[in-house]
Amino acid sequence: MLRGRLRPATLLAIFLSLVVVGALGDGVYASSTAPLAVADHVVINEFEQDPPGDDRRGGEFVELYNPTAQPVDIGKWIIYTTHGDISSYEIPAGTSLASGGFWQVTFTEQFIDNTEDSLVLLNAFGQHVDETPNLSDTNDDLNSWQRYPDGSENWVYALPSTGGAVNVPEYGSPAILAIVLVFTTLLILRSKQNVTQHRRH
Ligand SMILES: [Ca+2]
Ligand SMILES: [Ca+2]
Ligand SMILES: [Ca+2]
Repeated sequence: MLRGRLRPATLLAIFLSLVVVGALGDGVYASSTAPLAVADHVVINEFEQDPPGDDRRGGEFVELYNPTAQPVDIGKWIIYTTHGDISSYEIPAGTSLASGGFWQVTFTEQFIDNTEDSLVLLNAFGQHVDETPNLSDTNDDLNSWQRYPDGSENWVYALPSTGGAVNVPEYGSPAILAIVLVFTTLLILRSKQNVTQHRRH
């Protein structure tokens, strides 16, 4: 009897899981569901160009990520912007970025334009290492532009900003979310069933 009653619940859970997975596929992985390649060099991994409040008072930040298997000396590397008021920042000498590590600089004044700005990363020899697309954020919010997964070519405008840490953990794995949804649905339906049985007794 229990199995018979759960059959519609199972179907419902599977259906909802497929909906969730489909939605995540559209929203997080952009146009491709294939695994996204991760860069083989240090990248600009996240940036916040319009944090809450007056940007001239600080709060904007840029995050670098080292997806390689080796630590990288990023001392005297340059980050600069390309739109409107051009800003430039030199990373302090002696700064090392561990394999798989994140590094963040938070600016004390306006650095990045809020509309159509991009960031370029040069190494200590002035060689081009990485750059971002032209992106905008005029929402004065905690969302930032982030590569997801870290080091990939897929940029998402996501909450929360995670300067210095792995990007967009709130999305999690679609497969894990689907499993959680299945169990949650089954638990809800089963508890309703138990209530019904209890009333009958
Ligand atoms: Ca702002
Ligand atoms: Ca923002
Ligand atoms: Ca981050």
